[in-house]
Amino acid sequence: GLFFKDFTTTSVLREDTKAKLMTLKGKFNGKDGDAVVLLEKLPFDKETVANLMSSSTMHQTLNNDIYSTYEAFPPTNFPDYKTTMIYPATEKHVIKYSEQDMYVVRETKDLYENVTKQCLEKNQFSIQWVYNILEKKCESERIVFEDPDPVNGFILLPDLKWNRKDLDSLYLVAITHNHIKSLRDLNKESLPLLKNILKSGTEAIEKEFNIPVSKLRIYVHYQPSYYHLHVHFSNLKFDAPGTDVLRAHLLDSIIENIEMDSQYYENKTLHYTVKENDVLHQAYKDHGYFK
Ligand code: M7G
Repeated sequence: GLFFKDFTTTSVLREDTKAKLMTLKGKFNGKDGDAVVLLEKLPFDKETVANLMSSSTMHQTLNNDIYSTYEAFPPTNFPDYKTTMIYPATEKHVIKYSEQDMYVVRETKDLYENVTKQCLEKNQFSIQWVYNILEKKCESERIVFEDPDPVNGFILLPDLKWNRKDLDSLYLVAITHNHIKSLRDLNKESLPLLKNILKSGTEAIEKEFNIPVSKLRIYVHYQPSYYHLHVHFSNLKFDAPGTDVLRAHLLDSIIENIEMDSQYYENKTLHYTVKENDVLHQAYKDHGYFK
């Protein structure tokens, strides 16, 4: 097993004081290979916040007239932060979690065929975790909804980013049984699948968490990190990463676009960002795109 006490930080990859998170690169004593660790402070829990204050040790740090500030030391049974560990981490993971300059790519149909596709065939994150979910080898006890149909079915379950407690930051992901790579591969044959995800996914969330469709953001990433089709469902109240115009495509709009034109995503010019050190950035650079 891995023990955090054996972890040594080699560098800080990214720091966000507003989101209260930090990503680190490091090593485990006696183990080869890098690890990437994400640390994120947990939000306050409405139910336990009063209890948290009354049982914390408080050190006063300022006292002026009616104003005072404190450093709070919570009791040991209160979780303080959430950690995500990736080990062994590839260079691609290190890049994904590093602070870096970004560039916009305007991917035409031709650039997709000649640059993106070839690059992605060679350099991708492993999607073993996706297969583990589809084959019920991991996370099966967390499944919120499943339609087992191999063509139009999917599994809906909590995203890695969600602590599964705080409904305001609810974040689920629908993973398709069908092996479709990305938005680019969607056409009218995918419509029953997409409509099924939209309808059954939102119904399941309403039933399980009492959150209506009008409070959900339902979208697909392009480019995704993992090339096995999945749909993100996040609470509107949660400022989820990757919801800007250069990454998120609303599922409802995707369905409508394909209904108007089956080849819409085959032909459409799509914009997205690439990180400076990412292989896709390098591929576009080599192609002369950034001149
Ligand atoms: P993406 O658009 O391919 O990449 O989405 P992103 O991570 O850059 O957004 C993949 C989604 O799957 C993300 O929202 C991840 O947080 C989530 N995810 C990734 N992994 C490795 C896991 C996992 O092992 N389990 C679960 N439940 N979700 C994951």
